[in-house]
Amino acid sequence: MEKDNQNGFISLVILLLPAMVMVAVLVFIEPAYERIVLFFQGVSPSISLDMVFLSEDKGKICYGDGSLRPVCQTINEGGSDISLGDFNEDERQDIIITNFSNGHRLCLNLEQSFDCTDILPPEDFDEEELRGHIAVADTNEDQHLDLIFANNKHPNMVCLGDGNANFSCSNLSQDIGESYHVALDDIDQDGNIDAIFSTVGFQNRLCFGDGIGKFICKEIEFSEETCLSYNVLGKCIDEDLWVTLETDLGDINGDTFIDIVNVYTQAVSCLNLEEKFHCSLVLSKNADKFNFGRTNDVRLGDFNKDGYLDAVFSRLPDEDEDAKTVTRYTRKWPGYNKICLGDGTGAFSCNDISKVANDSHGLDVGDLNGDGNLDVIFANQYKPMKLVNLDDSNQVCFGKGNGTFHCINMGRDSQAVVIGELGDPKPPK
Ligand SMILES: [Ca+2]
Ligand SMILES: [Ca+2]
Ligand SMILES: [Ca+2]
Ligand SMILES: [Ca+2]
Repeated sequence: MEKDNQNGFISLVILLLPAMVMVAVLVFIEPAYERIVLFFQGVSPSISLDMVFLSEDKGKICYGDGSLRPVCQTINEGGSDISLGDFNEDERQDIIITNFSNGHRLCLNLEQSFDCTDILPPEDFDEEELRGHIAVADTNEDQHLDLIFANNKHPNMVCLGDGNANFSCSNLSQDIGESYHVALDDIDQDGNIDAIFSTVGFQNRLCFGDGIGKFICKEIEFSEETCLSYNVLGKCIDEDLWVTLETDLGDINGDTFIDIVNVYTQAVSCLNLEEKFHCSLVLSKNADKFNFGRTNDVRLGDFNKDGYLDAVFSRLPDEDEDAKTVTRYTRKWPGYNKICLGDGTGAFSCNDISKVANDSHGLDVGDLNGDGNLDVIFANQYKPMKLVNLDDSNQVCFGKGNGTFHCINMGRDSQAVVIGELGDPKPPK
């Protein structure tokens, strides 16, 4: 009888052995395998910075702990964009969120937890009115961080901070131009922060700061030979209306003037020739050389460490409204994210970052693993039914310092991401 039991136990173990081996592989060997692959790619497989991901109804904070898979905690705040800054000057980074149905939200980092409050009372605004992006800088030079909001169906706003997490907000311009994004830098080199608002359906706005928290906005002037819009074959179809989704600013040709790189249906870079901007299409070396398709976000940084600014672009897949799943058009241009290496003259040469097709929205750039090479995180959105071949995992792409990357998945279904240092608050019990 005892022997039967013993045999039964042994049979059970033999029966369960494949499952146990599978579990062991998943728990121990797969992360180890990933680490080994990264090691042989020349990438340090440890994440030391923190990451905050945002989707429409929730967020996730992933605390870099030196492992490849940081511990993440959910935050019950959703919205369209997210940014970080120390708004109460306690040396901890706080989180600011554009929360389109609930006003803009500030989540103070209390070391152990986050305390979230509305900066603008949600009852004063209609849904979608405030959807847009945030930028953080000291615009009135009082050493306290201020907020600039690109609002979708409301005038853009500047909120001056008092260093104690209180803000006094005013409309930055009267335009209600469906602004989607704002980028800050000193464009006219007068020492004051300026803002470029990316706007769809209206001309983009360039707003010059006066150093006391007010702005004077005007239309951007272009050089005569500039083309502002191209068709899918790269042919100029200039309609004299400069609209973009997102913009990043930096000196791409080394003349100290801040240039513009932006995206909408194309990726375009505009050199700042003091008075006027001269724009040209950012070209790809690949088959889709005339057109990236629908680029969604851009960030500048020197990814191959040659001293010239490069650009990373997130891409949306091309969609055909009539198709149930994936179209030939989508297969042809499946939406690979792009790295475009700058040559210091304002020209770029582009390649795919990875061959995983994503619906990439926001992105952020930083040295996540502290190896001195810039890394990129893409926030990738879930698209039900329509585009079934898309991977909705967010991607962390470790830079190798030569303009190429090795990407791993990190959570899923996000539309914005920011990299920062939030300290080490314990996850909630
Ligand atoms: Ca300030
Ligand atoms: Ca300025
Ligand atoms: Ca470079
Ligand atoms: Ca790195």
